[in-house]
Amino acid sequence: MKTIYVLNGPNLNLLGKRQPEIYGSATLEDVERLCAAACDAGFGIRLLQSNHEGQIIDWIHEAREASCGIVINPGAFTHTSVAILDALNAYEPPVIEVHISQVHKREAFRHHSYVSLRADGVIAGLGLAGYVAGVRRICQLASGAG
Ligand code: CA2
Repeated sequence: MKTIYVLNGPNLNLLGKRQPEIYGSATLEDVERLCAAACDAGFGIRLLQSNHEGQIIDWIHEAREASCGIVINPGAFTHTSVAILDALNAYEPPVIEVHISQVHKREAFRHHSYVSLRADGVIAGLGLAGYVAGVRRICQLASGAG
């Protein structure tokens, strides 16, 4: 079984519990279910969420040996974290960056992403469908399709 890491940054544990006008009413458990269902045969997901930058970096290191790709919504660390970028730069398989909201329609500080300097694909504004598209793309790339 090939494993896709689906990593989520700070405050995403609140998904479905606060600010539904921006992030919708579905929860992280719904994300997990949708991502698992989106996998091709022979693939599975490991969905993780942390409010701590170092924990996310440790999971990216773990993923180097344990995964065929990463789908990551780094939350606010997207816009601040050179350390997460460095960890992803030391990770070889494909990386897809996902944002639930359309960050480019929001405040200027959300328009820049350190993670985009490494990501093989970037999805914003599709809601939870962005995670599904990310998982589909990793399955495709990990199966050798371009
Ligand atoms: O649109 C996204 O997915 C973001 O990565 C979400 C981050 C934000 O800082 C980025 O600019 C864009 C914030 C995640 C907070 O998630 C919440 C979910 C529900 C309620 C409150 C926060």
